[in-house]
Parts: sequence; structure tokens; C-alpha cells
Amino acid sequence: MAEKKTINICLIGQKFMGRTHSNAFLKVGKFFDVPLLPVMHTICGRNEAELNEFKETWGWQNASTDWKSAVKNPAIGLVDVGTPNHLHKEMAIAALEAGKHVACEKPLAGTLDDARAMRDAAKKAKKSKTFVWYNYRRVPAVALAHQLAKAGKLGRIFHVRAFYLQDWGGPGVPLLWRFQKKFAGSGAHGDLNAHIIDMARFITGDEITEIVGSLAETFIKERDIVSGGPKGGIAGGTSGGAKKGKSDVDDAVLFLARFKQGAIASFEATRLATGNQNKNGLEINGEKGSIRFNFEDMNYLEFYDATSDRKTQGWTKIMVTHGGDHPYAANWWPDAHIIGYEHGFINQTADMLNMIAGKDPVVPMPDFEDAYKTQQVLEAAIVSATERRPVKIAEMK
Ligand code: SOE
Repeated sequence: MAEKKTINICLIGQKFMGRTHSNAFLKVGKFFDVPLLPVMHTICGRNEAELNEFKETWGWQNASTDWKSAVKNPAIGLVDVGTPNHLHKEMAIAALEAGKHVACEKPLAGTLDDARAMRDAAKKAKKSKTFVWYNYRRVPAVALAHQLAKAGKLGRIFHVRAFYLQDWGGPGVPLLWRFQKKFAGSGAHGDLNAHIIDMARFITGDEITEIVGSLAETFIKERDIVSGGPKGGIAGGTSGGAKKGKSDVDDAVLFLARFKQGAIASFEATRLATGNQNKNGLEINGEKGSIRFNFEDMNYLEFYDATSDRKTQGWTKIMVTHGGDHPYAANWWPDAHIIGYEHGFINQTADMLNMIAGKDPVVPMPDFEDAYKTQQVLEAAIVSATERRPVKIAEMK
């Protein structure tokens, strides 16, 4: 068998996303016939002891606490940024200036200014490809929803009803970086609304043009300061005791929006929807049909075909695991041998490697330009909530 070409990866970040991405680089070549095999060359992080352990656990060849040198290493082909949002800009731009392909965690950045600088740097770096980890696009059920809408199965779209509900952000959770604007940019909004805005744009193929009204709420205004400064992770973390610090991000943001082709939409993101752990979903209603998705039941897409025989019309619960018909399914298990959260990341890695080799992804991939559009919507919703007015996306330059 001919030896495959390879590409050396430098991943910055060794927490939750560091693990999902490492797992994806490790597995992709086993399940996909990719034109380039990723080599897990360098893992970067701040805590040397943790980093060395991470390197051994996941099989990275090198570990470095100096990301600035690591991204310039001529051996590296793809830099993957999996750090808190305030670091995305500096890291991604340094990697682009070093001529690398760059993958970046979502949201593109904590602020619209940072996101714009990243988009502009990507435009300048003509030889580099950019990718953003909006991983839910590559859940087979979501990819199928995109394909159905594109094939006209929904017809003209009237409604988008999107929600991302989590409940880990109660008062017992300390002041992680995710609760501080200087690190995260925003709270549930940038973390969760970012995903559903991206998913809604992806499935409908349409763009949001206006935020009509928006509500941002911080329910828990002070949180325990963690010893040793803000820690990563989403839950857990140890409280440092009596000292409290200000949480200056939203815990929940709800907004209404209009799409260019006339659909009207609602979006809700919260970390305090008790009983909902990762309920990321949406319903889209069109003239010819509707779709429904909920990540907590991620192997299914529900479809209502309004053009079918009236006698038997009803919601069809499609198990999106059929290799011959469903996106990405052929790379996994036989029908009905279901997949999980990590597979979206592995599917995305396969598409990124294909794209670097000049091939098409299975479904469209967000680059920095595309993710900037999601960032504009995020920003417009915050302006709308703060100034209590409708905001056109075109105002968000
Ligand atoms: C935490 O809210 C989090 O890990 C997000 O940061 C991810 O993007 C989301 O997919 C799951 O929840």
C-alpha cells in the first residue's frame, strides 16, 4: 500500500476542547480514507506538568509551553486553536502570518473587533485555509437537515425556533473564565447562541438581517473566586472560600430575528435551564415541510413532509445512521449502531483534511469569513439588548 501524505498538527489548548480535538486527530485516519494523515506533532499549554501528562495520554510527539515558537515551526502544517476566546485572535493571526492552515474553536472570538481582525488576516493569508469548530454542523442529523433544506424539501421557510439550554451555571459554580468578559467576551450568548446561529444559517442557507429585540440577563452576579485564578472547564472547579468576584457576562440571552428571505426566528441560550444539560436544538417550519433536531437525541432528525399523502402525514423520526444515504454514516457503524458527541469533531477533521488537499467537504465548512457573520449576529443581539432597540446586522461592521 502506498504511503499516505501527512500533515503535522500543533494544537494549543489541553482542556475540554484539547481532548475532543486530540481524539479527532487520533481517530480520523482509522475511520476515513483521508488524503492526508494528521501527525500529532506538538501540544501547547501553560501548565507544564499537566501538559506532559496530556502529551503521554493522547500520544502527542512534543509538548511546549511556548506556543509562539511552536506555531512558527516549519514542520507544522495546521495550527489548531482550542483556548479561551480572548486568546483566539493573537494565536490565529500568528499562525496565519507563519503561513499555516488554522482551525479555531468557536465563537471565532470574544469580540467583534477581534473577529474582524482574524477575518482580515485570513483574507490576506492567501495560501492558508481557515476552519471554525462549529462541530454540530457535522452531526449527521444536522447535516441531513441542511441537505433536505437545500433540496427544497422544506420549501419557503417561515419559522426558525432555536434553543440551546444548559443548566451547569448555578450559584455553586465558581468564577471560571467563562464568567468573565475579559476572557470569554460574553456568557451563554457567545458560547451557546453562537452554535444555534451557525446551525440556523447552515441549515436554511439564509442570512440573518435584523435583530428585532433581545434580552440579556445575569442571574448570578457574584461567584466564588477560585484559588489560583480563573480555571477552565465548564462545571466543577473548586471554590476558593469566602472571596467573591463579579460575573460580568450574561447567564441567558433571548432574541428575535429576521432572515433575508423572510423567515422570522427566535433564539434562546441559557446556562440555567434546570433539567436541560445540553439541549441544543431547533425546529424549522417551511411551506413544504418541517424539521426538528435536539442534540440530546442526536442520532435522530424529525421530518414532517407536508407534500405527502394526507392520510399518512405525520412527523417521521429518522435514525440518521444509514451508510448508503446519510451524511458521514458510512464511515461509522452498521445501521442503528449509534454515534455520539465526539463524532462531530472527527467528521469535521476528515473534512478539514480533505479541504487542505483540495477536496470538498461533505457539507459546507465555516471559515473565518463565515464565522465572522455569526459573530456579527451575536454582537447585534447584545447591542439590541443594551440599547433596547432593533439592530440591523449591516450596522455591525
Ligand atoms: C459549555 O457550555 C460547552 O462545552 C460549550 O463551550 C460547547 O461549545 C458546547 O458544545 C457544549 O457546552
